[in-house]
Amino acid sequence: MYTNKAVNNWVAEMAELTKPDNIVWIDGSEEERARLAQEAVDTGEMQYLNQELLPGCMYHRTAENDVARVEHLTFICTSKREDAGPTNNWMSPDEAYGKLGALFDGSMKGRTMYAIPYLMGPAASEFSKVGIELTDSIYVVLNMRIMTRMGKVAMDYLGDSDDFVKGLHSKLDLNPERRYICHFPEDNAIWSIGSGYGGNVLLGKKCFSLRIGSYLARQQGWLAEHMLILGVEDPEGKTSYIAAAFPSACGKTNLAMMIPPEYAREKGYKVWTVGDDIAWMRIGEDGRLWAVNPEYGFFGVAPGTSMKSNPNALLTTKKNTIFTNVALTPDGNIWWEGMGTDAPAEALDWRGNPWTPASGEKAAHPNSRFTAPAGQCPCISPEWESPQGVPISAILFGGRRAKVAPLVYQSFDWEHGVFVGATMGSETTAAATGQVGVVRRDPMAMLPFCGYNMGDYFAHWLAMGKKIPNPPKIFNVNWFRTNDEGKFIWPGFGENFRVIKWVLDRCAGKTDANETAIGYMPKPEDIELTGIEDEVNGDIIRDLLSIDKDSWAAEVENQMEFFGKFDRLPDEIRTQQAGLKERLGRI
Ligand code: GTP
Ligand code: SPV
Ligand code: MN
Repeated sequence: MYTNKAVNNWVAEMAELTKPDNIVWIDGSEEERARLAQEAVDTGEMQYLNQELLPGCMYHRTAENDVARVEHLTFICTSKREDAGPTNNWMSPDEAYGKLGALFDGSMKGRTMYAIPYLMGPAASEFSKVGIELTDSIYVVLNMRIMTRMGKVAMDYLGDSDDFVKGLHSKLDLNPERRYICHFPEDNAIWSIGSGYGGNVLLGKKCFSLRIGSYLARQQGWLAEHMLILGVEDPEGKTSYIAAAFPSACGKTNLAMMIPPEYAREKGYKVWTVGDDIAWMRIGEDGRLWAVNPEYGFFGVAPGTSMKSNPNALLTTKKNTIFTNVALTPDGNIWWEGMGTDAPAEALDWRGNPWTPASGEKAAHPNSRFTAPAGQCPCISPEWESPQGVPISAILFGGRRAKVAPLVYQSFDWEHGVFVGATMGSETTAAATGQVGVVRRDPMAMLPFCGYNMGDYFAHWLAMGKKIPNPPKIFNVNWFRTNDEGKFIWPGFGENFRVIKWVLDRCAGKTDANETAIGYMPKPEDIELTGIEDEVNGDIIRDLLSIDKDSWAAEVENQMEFFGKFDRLPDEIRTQQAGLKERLGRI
């Protein structure tokens, strides 16, 4: 037990409710990890993988009905419904505490409660924040150990303060009928019950760093965003940083760890990863926007990760990694679709059923994931734990759009950039339960993660723009345009560097652009195509950079419909929308 009274009192109160057989206080030591790993193996909750091939790695399968975030069961519990806004599910705090309290009552009987202190952000940073997660899942403890700075380090940071996020989690019986993820921003609290899947139960991640985080950020004048952070080092050794918001499973991890194409490597360009999912951003003393990655590991999408698409991610997972819902081979190795190696002749699929390549089913779940320590990434930035973070030159918004959105365009200014972010749309993915592949509006990739009224969130972004003396430039990108056969026409992955280079040239005032109805766009000759000329010929690049008047008109209608739900939409957004409509009318 630690000595912080506020923590101890709250833990005692939660233990009275959930009635565990005993409480284990987590210290974050290696000895503790090994002991809990063995316990999880003994109970069958997890398995060791082949320790020669994958030292320190473990395997886990979730319940079949529990493989992704559940947005329809996720609630923002503010006293007033309007404060949760039109895009969040809302439950009153009284109702939520009542309903979930009844489920938590005795939920840990016969089980151990693990009390996990954790820190979001580097230990040496004054911007970091502490959470305590109480859980009855060893899988959660072992994941939190990778994803956060866990244990004594967090309690040392907290000292005798009572400023911590109170997280309570129980697997209960993993029944979706009894599954709720509730956030109480007014109480700094999160209650999650009935799930064992990452985004629903690793409370430091989406629940704290984004939903509670965004609420705190608005009050305190900063930004909590669903963004990767990467650094691009130029041949002179100067590094510029970019933050990018793409919806779940739309390429953040891949972009954050990208390897530049050969022409750029030969010139001496390098890419460094600061974070792959979340950015906390503040205005620095120098008037720029500075970003910190609050996390300590990557909870990345496994399928599609190969030595070709993302070698840095694959290499990060070679040790001390937890694999969830991938396929398991007879020699204790793992496999997934798109790993770039031949499918094993036989394996157990993510459900635990015998699988062969002839099965006609996916061996790994499309949302199967790896949990890997960020420090193991071959291209981890030397600045990734910098207490002040890194200064951001450009912000990218982007989604998965087969049509409409061009490869890249730049907003006219901050206010227009906020509009560009607010009007993001993307095809849904397997990261959340529900239909996959339908376009939905997903402002700033925060639709599922904004912990308050999204109209107020736009207003906060607009207000931040007025306060940042030297703001980043804002861009929109789309790697996912397809041709009539449904094939991607842009090669993506490392080749995205070519777009990043244009973005940074724009930030440095080194290159001109075409002014269009939607923003500044590259002159086709300004996207470097050395090495991919065959794949991306002149016609394709012109197609990638084209604006189709009719589909944009439909796009604007769809945006208007979405904004129709908002009663707190800032005037600036409407003005921007009118401006876009007017400009489109002129082409
Ligand atoms: P979350 O962890 O859910 O927030 O996702 P993420 O945004 O980090 O997505 P990630 O980088 O894991 O990419 C998800 C999927 O998109 C994978 O299947 C990738 O192979 C695919 N992907 C990523 N980048 C590109 C790209 O540039 N082009 C194409 N075509 N696919 C991509
Ligand atoms: C996402 O869904 O955006 C993720 C994975 O990054 S989860 O932690 O499940 O939210
Ligand atoms: Mn994410």
